[in-house]
Amino acid sequence: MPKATASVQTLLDNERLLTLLRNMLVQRAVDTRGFQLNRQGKIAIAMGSEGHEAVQAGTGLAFQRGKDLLYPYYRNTGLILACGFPLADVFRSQFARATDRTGGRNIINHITARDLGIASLSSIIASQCTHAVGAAYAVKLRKEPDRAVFCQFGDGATSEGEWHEAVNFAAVARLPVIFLCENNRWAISTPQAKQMVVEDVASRAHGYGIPGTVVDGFDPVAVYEAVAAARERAVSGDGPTIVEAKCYRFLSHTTDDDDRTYRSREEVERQRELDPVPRFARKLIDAETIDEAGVEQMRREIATLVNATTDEIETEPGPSADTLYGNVYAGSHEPWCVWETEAL
Ligand SMILES: Cc1ncc(C[n+]2csc(CCOP(=O)(O)OP(=O)(O)O)c2C)c(N)n1
Ligand SMILES: [Mg+2]
Repeated sequence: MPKATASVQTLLDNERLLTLLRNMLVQRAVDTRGFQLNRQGKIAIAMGSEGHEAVQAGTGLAFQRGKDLLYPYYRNTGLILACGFPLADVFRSQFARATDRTGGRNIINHITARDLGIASLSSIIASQCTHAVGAAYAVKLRKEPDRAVFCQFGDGATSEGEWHEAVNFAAVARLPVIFLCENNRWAISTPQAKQMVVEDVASRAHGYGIPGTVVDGFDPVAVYEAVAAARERAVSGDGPTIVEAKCYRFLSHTTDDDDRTYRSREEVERQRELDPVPRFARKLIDAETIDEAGVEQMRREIATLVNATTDEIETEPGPSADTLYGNVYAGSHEPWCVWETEAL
């Protein structure tokens, strides 16, 4: 396989560098479409991940499909796509269609894909961390070779007791898990400085006796290398690592949030100058991995695909009313019906 040209300092071949770029462009296109669909009144809410593209493309490249397990959080659209989740299913979730993997009955972006090793997620911040550690414990007890568990979360999640319990247990039991903090500096309206007094989430790793790495979350190659190294540690039996990818949330927390009420436009614009998507495209153009026309063609193909997919999913039916109480309890247990009967 061809090696990367010298000016992109990595051992990644051109094919994988272009995969990173493509994933980043897809993530950006899906975000843009989600916000548009919400403004058109077609979907209830959108959760953008602009600014997280490099983190998620890099992490997705390190994820070994068919082996690893992913415990994502709600801002991981790009990552789940990079791990093989179908684009159409992202929009089935956004449109809450009956064809959605949760029958159109879960909050947007709360996807599930057992076949791909992607666990269901809860909105309860940091709850996925204890789930991920439980899965990693099972991997270790069953002596499953070459399988790591990827646990994703934001900076705000590290204030939860559950996060600390998860990291401590994983450290004590030397579990094959990678804790990946997508530090976008904000937890809705709470800035990092009001969340913690340390500069780096990764520095907390020392308190648990495990390694912590800080990486430029606007550089997909740096993220890939840090996560791949953490994965290597995990599958070698050396235990967990905290990888902290410094990025930024360019958009509001969700379409229901107005970030102008708590942060300045100047701050957002300053961060925009570091936008990882054009920055990485430029890097690959300078290295002659792709040319301007190639990037433009990729961008157009992705826009066409995203538009065609949303047009198609929009025509699919929503869930019928009689599925409203389905999948709440296992089997046919319907406590509300018992209550109604008793009331009668
Ligand atoms: C236990 C809990 N507390 C509060 C919330 C409300 N909440 C939803 S998202 C969020 C911010 C989380 O920020 P962070 O972990 O930094 O992730 P980001 O959204 O910035 O990617 C909060 C406080 C929640 N869902 N669960
Ligand atoms: Mg955050």
